[in-house]
Amino acid sequence: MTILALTGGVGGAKLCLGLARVLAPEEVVFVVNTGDDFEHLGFHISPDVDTLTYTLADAANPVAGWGRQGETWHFMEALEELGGETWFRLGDKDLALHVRRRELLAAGQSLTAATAQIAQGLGVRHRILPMSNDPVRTLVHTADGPLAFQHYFVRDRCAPEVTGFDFHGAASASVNPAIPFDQVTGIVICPSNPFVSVDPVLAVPGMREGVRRSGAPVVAVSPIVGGAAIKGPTAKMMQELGVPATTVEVAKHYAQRADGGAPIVTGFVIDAVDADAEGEVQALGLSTTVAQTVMRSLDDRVDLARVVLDFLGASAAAPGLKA
Ligand code: FO1
Repeated sequence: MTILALTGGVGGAKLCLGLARVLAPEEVVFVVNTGDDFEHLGFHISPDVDTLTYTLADAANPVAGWGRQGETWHFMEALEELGGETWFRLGDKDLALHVRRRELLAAGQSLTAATAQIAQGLGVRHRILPMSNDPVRTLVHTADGPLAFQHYFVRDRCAPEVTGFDFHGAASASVNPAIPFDQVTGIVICPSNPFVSVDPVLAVPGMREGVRRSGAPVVAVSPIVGGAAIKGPTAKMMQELGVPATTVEVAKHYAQRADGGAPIVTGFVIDAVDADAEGEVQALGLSTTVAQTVMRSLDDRVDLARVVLDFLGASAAAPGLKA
């Protein structure tokens, strides 16, 4: 049994931690969005990969969700003095990771290999796979023109009104060849932003095909609860895109037949707050289950992971869902 978990940053990483507590390293593979990556201060920054790595290493800043806990900021202070760019905060320990990744990439290692070495250094035994080793960059289209993702998300604090997204480079990228689609028995789309964290992963050529070829059930956990995103700009983006910020709209987004075939998602996990939306989601052709999807404690993360795995088990048992 191999579970594939597709994730973005902070929100999705919470469920990944729950899955990592329940599943052994050989039972799960974490596939991470790299659309947020960018070149900055001479480093290849890979925020969602690093957020998951720190989260699985129990080293993440528990308040921010990104970066490391127990950081000092001498590098940022010194860079400020020298007139360098400090809007993207790199802690002193985090800086070591970026220096190390730059060395490994410069030595010709793939992003996957570099990620594995860093994860090993931090004591993480679970497999963390970038969605692709090739560059894919999420571009945020706004009323004032396109923005690189981190310029939108961090520098401009998600203030610009979004009109759409592009995943620059996706068309010529290849899906990470290390993803073991033929061994996959269940797929989880973690509660990350559907537009800028999950869609880039699904946009990598070969990803949707691999998911379909696996024949595994695919369950997505709603990142919207009661009309609000737990973390980040999902609800704001939905309103700016002209769709209601509801769990049903997220289900519609995942149920849309992008390549004409059946929806990529077969099941949807709804928060108890939105239980009354279950019928509408089922009408989209998705199976549903209701659970507490807001994860405050480690137990919440583990409980939701168990709900998702049970749901996958149930989904896989249901005839016809293999389509
Ligand atoms: N997010 C911020 O809001 N402000 C930051 O200064 C910041 C720095 C940062 C450094 C390393 C890293 O791995 C992530 C960092 N993030 C920061 C988070 C990051 O922008 C987002 O987590 C993802 O790109 C969106 O999920």
